[in-house]
Amino acid sequence: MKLSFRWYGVEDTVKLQYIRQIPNMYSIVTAIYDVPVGEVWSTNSILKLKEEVESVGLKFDVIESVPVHEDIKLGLPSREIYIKNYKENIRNLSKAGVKVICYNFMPVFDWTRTQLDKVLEDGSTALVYYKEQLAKMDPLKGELTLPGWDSSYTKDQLAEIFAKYEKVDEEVLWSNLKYFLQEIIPVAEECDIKMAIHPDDPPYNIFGLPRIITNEKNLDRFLKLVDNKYNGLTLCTGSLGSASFNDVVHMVDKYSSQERIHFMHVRNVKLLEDGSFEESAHYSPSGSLDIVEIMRVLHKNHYDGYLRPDHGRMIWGETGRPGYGLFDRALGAMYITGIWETLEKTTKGEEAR
Ligand SMILES: [Mn+2]
Repeated sequence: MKLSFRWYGVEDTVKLQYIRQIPNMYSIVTAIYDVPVGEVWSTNSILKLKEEVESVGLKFDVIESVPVHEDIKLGLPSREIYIKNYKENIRNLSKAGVKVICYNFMPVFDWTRTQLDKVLEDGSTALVYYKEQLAKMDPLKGELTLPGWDSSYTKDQLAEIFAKYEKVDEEVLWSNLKYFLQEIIPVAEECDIKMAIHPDDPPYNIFGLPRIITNEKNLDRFLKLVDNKYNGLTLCTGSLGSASFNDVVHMVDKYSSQERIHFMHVRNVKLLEDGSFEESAHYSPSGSLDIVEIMRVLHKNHYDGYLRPDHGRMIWGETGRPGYGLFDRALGAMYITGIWETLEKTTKGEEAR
């Protein structure tokens, strides 16, 4: 397990040096943030970022994300140019020594929450998804204030893109994903970069848009679209775990034993009775997932890929990007490291007996 931490570049209020001070930290997870989706990242900017990260003694191995242009997801003829650019990004990143690229294939919206600063019982704040709040949101009516969404579309553009998706149901999305993978996976293999798709968050359709990277049956189908280890998963426990139909421990066990997980996002969520959920501290009893079991199956399967604590709460008066403060993610990192160290020592003890 290679412990990693997401960093949003020089603008991030969480300094690289602070991340470096978390024991057992190995690698930074970052991206180029000032290039429009679909365009080529310059070799210069990639190398500058690499230098920045390596200057504090951390590795520049994981990119999250290289975003996929909407025209690829829609299967429009213009996808060709964006796929060509995507391949060029894979090649440029491989020249900088990158090992894993995380991406997702969610139409229009990325992860969705209804509130980013819900005050929990202990006074910390967290990201939450309340069905009751979601029911009141309509992207096409009034001003959409979807928390955390950068509103890169005007209202008219959003209506236009929703209209384009009217012809894209789940099966069409599957075939557009397959087309994309058949193009890029051979390039990733040639560059020795593992592609790792992030599950949809939450893992079901919202606002009438299709979502397919959602459950075990679909992950099986995804891995077979191009049955090659370079076509793999970012297994995000919080995203898959925000629906009760997913048995996260089982999925982590299954896909890590198949060596198809290249990147782990470990965080906890608390499922509520009506299907809503709240992000919680990493500690198992704080949420609905058994983080110890998740780490145990990874250890059993000799997982040696990258792993990062995912969203944290805001604690100790910290302010900043919701989910991406330093303090609670650092607590998560240490909790994960403690579990891993225990597993290492107990297994060694058992082997010696
Ligand atoms: Mn995640």
